Amino acid sequence: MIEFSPWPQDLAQRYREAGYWIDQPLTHILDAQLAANPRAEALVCGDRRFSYAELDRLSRNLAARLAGQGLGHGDTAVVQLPNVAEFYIVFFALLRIGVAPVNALFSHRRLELSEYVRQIAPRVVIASRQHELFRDDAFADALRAGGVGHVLLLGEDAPERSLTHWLADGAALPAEAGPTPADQVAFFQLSGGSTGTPKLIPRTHNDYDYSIRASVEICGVTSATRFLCALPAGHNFPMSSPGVLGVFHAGGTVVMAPSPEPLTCFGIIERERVTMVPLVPPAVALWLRAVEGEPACRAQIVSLALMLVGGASFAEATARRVPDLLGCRLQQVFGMAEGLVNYTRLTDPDEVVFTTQGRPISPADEVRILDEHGNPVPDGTPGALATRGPYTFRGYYRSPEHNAKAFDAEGFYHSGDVVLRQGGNLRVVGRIKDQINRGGEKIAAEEIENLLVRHPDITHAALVAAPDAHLGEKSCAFLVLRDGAGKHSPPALRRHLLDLGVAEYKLPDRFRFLPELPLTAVGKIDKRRLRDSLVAETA
Ligand code: J2J
Repeated sequence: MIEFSPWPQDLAQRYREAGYWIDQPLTHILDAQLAANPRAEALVCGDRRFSYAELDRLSRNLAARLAGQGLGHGDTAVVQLPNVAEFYIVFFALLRIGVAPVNALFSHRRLELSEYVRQIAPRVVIASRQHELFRDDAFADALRAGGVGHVLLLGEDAPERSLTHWLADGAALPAEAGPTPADQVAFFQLSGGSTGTPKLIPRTHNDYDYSIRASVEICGVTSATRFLCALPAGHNFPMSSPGVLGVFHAGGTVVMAPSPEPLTCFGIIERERVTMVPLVPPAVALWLRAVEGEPACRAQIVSLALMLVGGASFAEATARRVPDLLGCRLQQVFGMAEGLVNYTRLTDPDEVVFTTQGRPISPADEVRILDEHGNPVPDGTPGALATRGPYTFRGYYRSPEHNAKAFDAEGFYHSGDVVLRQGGNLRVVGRIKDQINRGGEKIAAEEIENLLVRHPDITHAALVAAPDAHLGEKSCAFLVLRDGAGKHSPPALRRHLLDLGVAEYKLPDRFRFLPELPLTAVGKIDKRRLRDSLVAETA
C-alpha cells in the first residue's frame, strides 16, 4: 500500500453517510459506460476515434501486460504523454491493476522527471519519443539502470519497448488483478508548489471520484457533452473539474487538442461540434483576440455552449466579453490539485459569474478565511484560505516537515491564497505562498532560486512575480553576483537553468542585478519591496 495521510475516522464516516464517498474505484467510470453505452464515442484524437468499448479494451491490454510483469498494488508509475488518447488509456490501465501514476506535464524536463522518479521509485515509466528527453535512449537507459523495470515509449520502434505494441494485444487480466481499495491512493497529482522540490499529492479513489461526480452535476455535463481537452491532459483542471473524467462519467465525448492555440482549436470545435471547454485566462484572451480579428471565426465555434475559466486570476473586464464575443456561457473555477474546487453556478446571475470565482463544490467543504493571527475575518475582508473536506487531501507524499506548515491542528489545508467572501461566493484577491502564477502555470520561487545560486557567479537570488498584461504574471529574478564577476546576459543565465534540466516555463522572464537583496526587519528577503519596484517599472 502507498502511504498517505488519511482523513480522521469521524470525518470519513460522515463523508460516507452523506453519500460523498461511495467506495468505488475510479475505474468504475469506464466500467459503467462499458455496461451502458459501449459503442458511444468516448474519445477523438486527430483522425482516431475510440468508443468506450475500445478505450476499455486497450486499457485492459496494457493492464494485462503490466500485471504479467508482476506489477500491482503498491507499485507506482511515472507517465509523461502529450495530449493524446493514450494518456487516458494508460491512466485507466494503471488504475485497473492498482499501480499509482504521477502524470508529469509534457513541459517537464529532466529535473522534474528525475525528482518524481526519486520520490516514488516507479516500476514503469511511460513517455513519448516526441519529448526531447526520450528522443535518444540515454535518459531511458539511465532510468532502467536506476531500477525502473520498464520504460515504454510512444513512437518507439522496438516492440518490447513500444507503448503502442503493449496496447495492441494482451492476455486476459489475471483474476487476482484489480484496482486498489477505494479509500487508498489511486494516483498522485502535482502540486503547483512553493518549496524547493516539487510535491506530490496522493489522491484516493473516493475523494477524487466525489469531486468528479459533483462537478458533473454543477457543470451540467451529460452524454451529449463534447468536451475539448486543450490544456495539458494531466493537469487537475482538465482532468477533473469537471474534466475528461467527468465527461467519461456522464458518457460524453472528449476531443483532444494539442494546445489551446485558437485557430487549431476553432477548427477542431467546428469539425467535432464541441460544446464545452476549460481554459486558463491567457488562452481566453487569445481566443477573444482571434474572434475580434476575424469575426468569421465565430461561425466555427457556434456549437460551444460553455467555457470554464480558472487556474489564475481572470480580469472582470475580460470575463464580461466572453458571452458576447465567443457566443457561450462562462463558468469561473477556482480549484487546486490539493482538492478544494469552487465554481460559479449555471443558475447564478451574470454579476456573480463575472465578478467571483464561485463557491465550493460540496456542503461538506469547510472554508475558513483567516487574518494573520489565524482568526476568521468578516465577509468582504481579504484573508488566508484554509480548508478541509471530502476531497481535499490531508498531506503531501512523504513531506512531514512541509505538512506541519501547510496544515493546522484541525487538519485544515492552508492553500496560500488570499480570498474574500462576497455574498456567499469567493473572490481570489492575492497570494501569500511564494509562487509565481504565470498564466496558470505555477512556479515555486524557491525551486528556481536554488537552481540560480548553483551558478558559480550568483551568490543570492530572489524570484518574484512581475505584472504582465497577457499572462497576468511573469517571473523576474533579482540576482546578487559574486565580487569581481563579469556581466551575465539573460540568455546565458537561462542556459544555466536549462542545462540543469528545468522546464522552460520556469525560466525567469527578466533579470535584475542588485548589489544586495533588501531584507525585512526580521532578516528575510523583502520580496514585497522587489515586487513593488517591478510594479513601479511597469507603471
Ligand atoms: C485565481 N487563482 C486561481 C482562479 C486556481 C480547477 C481549476 C484550476 C485548478 C488549478 C485546478 C484560480 N483565480 N480562478 O486544480 O481543479 C490558483 C490558486 C490556487 C492554484 C492551484 C482545478 N484557480 N488559482 O489551477 O493546483 O492560487 O490547480 O491555489 O494548478 O491556482 O493551482 P493548481
